[in-house]
Amino acid sequence: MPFPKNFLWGGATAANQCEGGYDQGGRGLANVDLIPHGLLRSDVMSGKRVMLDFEDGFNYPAKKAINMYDHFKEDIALFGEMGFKTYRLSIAWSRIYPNGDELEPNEEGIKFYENIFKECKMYGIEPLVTITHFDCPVHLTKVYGGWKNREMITFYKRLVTTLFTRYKGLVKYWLTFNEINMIMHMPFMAAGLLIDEDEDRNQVLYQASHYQLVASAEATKIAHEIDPENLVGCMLAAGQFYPLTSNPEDVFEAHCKNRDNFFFIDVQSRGAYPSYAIYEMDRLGVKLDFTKEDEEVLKNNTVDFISFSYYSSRVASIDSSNQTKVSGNIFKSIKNPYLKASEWGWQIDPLGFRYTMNVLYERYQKPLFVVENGLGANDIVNEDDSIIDDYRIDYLRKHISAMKDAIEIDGVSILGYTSWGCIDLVSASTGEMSKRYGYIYVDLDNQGNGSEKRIKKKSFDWYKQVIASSGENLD
Ligand code: BGP
Repeated sequence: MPFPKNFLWGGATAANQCEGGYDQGGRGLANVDLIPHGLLRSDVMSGKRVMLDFEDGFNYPAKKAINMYDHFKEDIALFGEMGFKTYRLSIAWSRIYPNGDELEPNEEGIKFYENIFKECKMYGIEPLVTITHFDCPVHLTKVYGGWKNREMITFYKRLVTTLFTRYKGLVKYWLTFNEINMIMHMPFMAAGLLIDEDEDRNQVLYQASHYQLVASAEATKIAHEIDPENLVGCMLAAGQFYPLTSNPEDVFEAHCKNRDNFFFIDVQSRGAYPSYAIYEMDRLGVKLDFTKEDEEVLKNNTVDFISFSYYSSRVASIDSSNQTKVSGNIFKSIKNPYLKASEWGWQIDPLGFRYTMNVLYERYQKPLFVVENGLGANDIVNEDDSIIDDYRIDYLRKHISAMKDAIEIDGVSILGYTSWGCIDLVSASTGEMSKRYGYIYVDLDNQGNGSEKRIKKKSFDWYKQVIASSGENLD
């Protein structure tokens, strides 16, 4: 049997995309609250358009999201019904430290997640906690400049110490930063980072990344000190780049593009900056604030496992300007003529998933954890409330099958699989509700109107059977 009995089947969400309750329970404001739905979204995510407070005339979907703040018991019961072994969720930093720089945490925020974890335990569900899924209290951006400031490591250490201490015995699996490589592409969304016009972009991005990498290693250290049972993972927005042609220049271009992403995981998993990154920073004129202590903490506190998201493979070429581009998980890619794409243009490539798992496992030789994968699609609710999402089942079946091959044929070690958006939630890239990933439908539209009612889709029973059969029955 390829999937071990203790394989962690489940689903994943992120606080800013499902929780809502942005002003409840003493929570502070975060970067992720301030990203509107609509035409300006992408500019705000990248930091091109600065938005540090709510502005009139915009719809901010994270304010309410799917209101899991009020529905979490009902939602976790549904996850339990599907037989989830794990549920990946994230902490809203500003619920625990509303401004980010307080000395004492917000007890109401701590209680909120404690209740969630206890609810999970009632159903035998092991929480898998992302410490920051793109969140940053906006106060930290305003006052300290966010991750361009070394002080952020102190605030992050305080956050994680609180989490590891208060949730000891309730949570064992932790991820330090969701899709840590996203900071290079969407710095405001991914890390609350704004780059001033007179600043050197590369310098700011690499410096902020360095502080996050140090913070991640510090968190790993603290996690192990507080509870040796804790397991800490890094998290990469993965998906291998293929060369468009066998032209060696395309092949090398794809290699370099892959390295840009591996850079983060190389540091988190191997404990040191890879030489290609050191040379690249040198060429770019980047001079890092990098202390002897940083070097030590990175070296001595590498991650226990490698987690990643995978939606599609990507394509690279030196002559990218003349090629048709397609969208994907933030990263644009050249169109792959061999692949079909989702309604949102994300290319579908199950074998690319197996390939990505192989590359990661060969490179790091540590267990993998697939913490995001899935199909964003429009769903239709029929008159009898049925939702026949065969397209989603088809996508998931092929990807789970590829994962099975990676385990069974290639010998890749995988701890678990949490498909993305197990309950419909707000899309990160577009802010839409209509881009749905769930086994559970949520009755809300792109403007946040609707009853918030939860409805099981056809995929609900399908996934239940996948879990019950340990991945044997994918029909
Ligand atoms: C990843 C993020 C998630 C998630 C997912 C799907 O980048 O970690 O937060 O949303 O992609 O993307 P989207 O919501 O844009 O379809």
